[in-house]
Amino acid sequence: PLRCVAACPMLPVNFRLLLVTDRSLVHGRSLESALRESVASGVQAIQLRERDLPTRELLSLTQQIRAVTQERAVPLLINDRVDLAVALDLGGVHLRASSLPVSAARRVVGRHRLIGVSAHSVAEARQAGDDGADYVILGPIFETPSKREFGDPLGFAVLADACRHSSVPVFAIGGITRERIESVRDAGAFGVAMIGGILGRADVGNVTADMQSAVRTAWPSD
Ligand code: TZP
Repeated sequence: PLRCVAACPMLPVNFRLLLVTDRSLVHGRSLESALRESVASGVQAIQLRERDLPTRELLSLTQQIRAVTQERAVPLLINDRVDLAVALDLGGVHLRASSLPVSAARRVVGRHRLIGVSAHSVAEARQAGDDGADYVILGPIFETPSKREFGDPLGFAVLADACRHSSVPVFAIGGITRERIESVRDAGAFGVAMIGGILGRADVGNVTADMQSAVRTAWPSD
């Protein structure tokens, strides 16, 4: 496990490689099986982002995934669902613009769970830190196949600016590949978040191990 790398007394963000899920990208098997492989190969944290599922189905899927992450003490966060984060005793919740604001979510999840926030600009990244989020995911930094849904790429300059102005760790998302990890670190990113770079691949285990080793090289002092 990584040591505390973020400013305390907030709950430390002790991961650099965050896998965000999209089960529609997983082919020929279940999301659970793909995540089991990724966890076994060293993924450091998972954000469950299966926004189309009705509550009961999401509950049941989250329980299955929690069993997988618990085995290796990998933090599991859930997109938007503050209620499920508490009901299933997850590691945290990831908020989007339409979610509860950070202050309200904090009252529900407490200080012992992480709150992440999606940001798409320098101003949003700064605001999230000011609001009391534990970390920010900023993107899309690069072109991504899911481009239309997520907007135009922000690029390095915005990433660097957001990292300078945010008081909390910033994860880069959107088109992140192994080759791009060092450059986003150089721009000031605390870590990387990705979907397709891992879940869109048949060899989820190998590609996770590869990303994990790139992350270790990029942040050797962890
Ligand atoms: N937010 C901004 S881009 C994005 C999200 C959730 C998707 C990133 O997906 P990928 O496949 O890692 O480029």
